[in-house]
This record gives sequence, structure tokens and C-alpha cells, in this order.
Amino acid sequence: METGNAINVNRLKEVEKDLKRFLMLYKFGLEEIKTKINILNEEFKYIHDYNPIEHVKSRIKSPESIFKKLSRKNLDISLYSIEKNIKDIAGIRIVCSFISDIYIISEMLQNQKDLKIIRYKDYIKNPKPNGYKSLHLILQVPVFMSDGVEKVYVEVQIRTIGMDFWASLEHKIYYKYDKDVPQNLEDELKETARIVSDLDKRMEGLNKEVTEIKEN
Ligand code: 0O2
Repeated sequence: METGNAINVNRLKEVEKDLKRFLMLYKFGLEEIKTKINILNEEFKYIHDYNPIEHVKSRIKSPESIFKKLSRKNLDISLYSIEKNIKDIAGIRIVCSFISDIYIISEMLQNQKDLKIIRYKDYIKNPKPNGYKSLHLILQVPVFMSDGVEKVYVEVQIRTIGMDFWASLEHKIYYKYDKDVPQNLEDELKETARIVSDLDKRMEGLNKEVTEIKEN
């Protein structure tokens, strides 16, 4: 006969096993998207003789961050609730040299028939009030397991090197001040975001000019 403690331990083991399988699905979904991105980048290089992608970073959200997000949003703590509400468990960040590359990559991903576009947020055309810029897509990707197909969400953030540099520092400052950033730093961040945008536009212009010269 099982004691109360033994039942709890068994239940915990079951939950742990469920969570492991659950997170594994997101890892597979992320791997699929990473492969797609590598293919697009290599094919693009073959056709156009340049890489639209500078580098790619990816991560699976830790169980701790998942639970923090659930509690921040006042949501139920269950796998069902995580699956339904947390769409950035699998995240991938694509960093490009030029703004035009961001839209090329985004378009190429949106044209893939096995992917469903769940959300599209253009913080480049509509920056956040703090100056944040990036293109965000939530994709739904099918993962083929031995017992059937599971669909998982993958968040894709696409931005320039400058936008990425800015966002990393802003993120650090935001957490250092526990989300209560002093006004002078907020103003400075807005100003640097403006400088980054200006730089991105000028680099894009320069690149266009050089490409046109090369083609003629
Ligand atoms: P972390 O720690 O990076 O994972 P959601 O809550 O995700 O369902 P939301 O907030 O409307 O919905 O999504 P949005 O606006 O697409 O933002 C999602 C992610 O973009 C954030 O994830 C950040 O990674 C990034 N992001 C959004 N706004 C900012 C910003 O102002 N500054 C910086 N540095 N990054 C930003 P998390 O889960 O909030 O954080």
C-alpha cells in the first residue's frame, strides 16, 4: 500500500515527466525553425552572393521564467494554461545588417506553407514608446512525433545589429532598476534609439549605393 508521501512523489514524477515531454516539443519546434532559417540564409547567399543574416540566437524559456510569466499575468499554473497563454517558450532572434533584410527574412518565413502566422508585430514601423524596435512573429509549427503531430508556437524576433545592441542594454537597465528606470536614463535611451534608427537608415542607403555600383 502506498503512503501519502509515496503518492506525492509519484505524482511529482509524473508532472516532471509531462513537463519534460512538453518542453521537448518546443525544442523540436525551435530546431525546425532554425533549420529553415539556415536553409533560407544559405540559399540567399547562393543566389544573391550575400548573407542577409548576421547571426541567430535561440533559447527555450526556463520553467522558472514560464512560472514567473504565468504569475505576472495571473494565469493558472497548468500545462494547458502554459500551452494556451505562453507563446514564447521557444524563442529565436535573427540579427540582420540591414532593415530591408528583416522584411526579406520575414516574408520568406511567412511564405512557408507548413507554418501558420499567429501574430505579427512590427515595432520597426511602430516603435514602442521607450524606443524599442524589432519585428516579432509568432509562428505555429507542426512537430511530427511517433504518435502524431503536435503544433507548437515559436516566437521569432528579427532586428538589426543596432536594434539588438540597444535592446540588450535597455533590457539590462530595465531589470537593474526593477522596471522603474530613472527619467534621465529613459530620455537617454530614447535618444540612443533615435541615433540607432538614423544609423540603420544611413547604412542601408550606403549599402544600396554600393550594390547599385557593383551591378552596373
Ligand atoms: P524576455 O525576458 O525577453 O523573454 P507576451 O507577454 O510575450 O505574450 P507581448 O509582451 O505583447 O506578449 O509580446 P511582445 O511585445 O511581442 O514582446 C515579447 C518579447 O519582446 C519580450 O519578451 C522581450 O524579449 C521583447 N521586448 C518587448 N518589448 C521590449 C522592450 O521594450 N525592450 C526590450 N529590451 N525587449 C522587449 P518578455 O517575455 O517580455 O521578456
